[in-house]
Amino acid sequence: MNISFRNWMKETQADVEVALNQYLPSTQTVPENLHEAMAYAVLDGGKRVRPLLVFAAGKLFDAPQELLSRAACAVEMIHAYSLVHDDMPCMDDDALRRGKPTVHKQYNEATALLVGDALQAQAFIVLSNAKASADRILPMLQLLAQASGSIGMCGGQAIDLASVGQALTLSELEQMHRLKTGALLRASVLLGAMGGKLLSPDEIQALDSYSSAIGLAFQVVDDVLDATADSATLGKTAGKDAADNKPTYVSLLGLDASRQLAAQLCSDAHQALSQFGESAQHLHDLADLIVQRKA
Ligand code: GRG
Repeated sequence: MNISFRNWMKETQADVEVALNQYLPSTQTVPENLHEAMAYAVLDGGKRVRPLLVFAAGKLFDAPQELLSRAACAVEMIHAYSLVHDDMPCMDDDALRRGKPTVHKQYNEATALLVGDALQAQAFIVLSNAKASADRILPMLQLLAQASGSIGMCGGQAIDLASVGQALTLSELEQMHRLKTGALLRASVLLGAMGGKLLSPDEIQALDSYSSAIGLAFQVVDDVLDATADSATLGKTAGKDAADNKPTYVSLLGLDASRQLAAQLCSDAHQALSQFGESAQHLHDLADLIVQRKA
């Protein structure tokens, strides 16, 4: 990882932490316990991949900082809500997330349910309050809603829950992940870009190809890490996919072929950026980060 990318990433992650804090309801506001649990779920943890994608794509299209900051925080709030709900006993039933007890363990199940619900609503409050015209914000809100809902992340999660113990084909597995993980990663890239100057059809196509490649790569790597890393490194329970009898890239292709697929997808992502030249360097480096990450 080159130094300038590392510095940009650290600075952006720090800025996102400050902005998230600012855009969450105050923990002094009633109901304090719910607001405290929302902050617990969102702050001080996570790689902030989605906000980094928002800022990297926004830079390419000269989007204003305030709009990017709100879009980045909105998408991270949706992501945090999905993790809180995913960890609940009715779904993945996990005790560890981002190196801390999951929200339903730290608080209780009802609180975890409400934290997710309230974070989803907060995401839309944050983005809709941006200082930008309704013409610009409305399509961004629609994109985020679509990526989060039943034809996006929630739909993917539904397919995931139904596929436990099932033998999925590679294309069925891909379809599930395009929705469950890919939709929000794609939305992150497009939200950043939409915050800036008008996109040409060619540019939208290129960003779509890039998002599609990193979305799948993210999941392939997630499956490899689940099978090879330990819980302390991951900050969540390792080896859960096999224990839960879930179809994964590793169970379908094996470890070596999964790693090769991730490398191929990373190269596809780089290729998709070729028309943007040097100004897409952060998006290029983020594809590397997604594939080379250790947690
Ligand atoms: C409950 C509606 C609903 C959806 C849940 C995202 C998701 C859908 C479930 C998470 C389960 C999971 C482990 C998915 C694999 C990919 C993924 C999203 C991993 C976690 O994202 P990271 O690695 O997490 O970006 P951090 O903590 O770094 O933000």
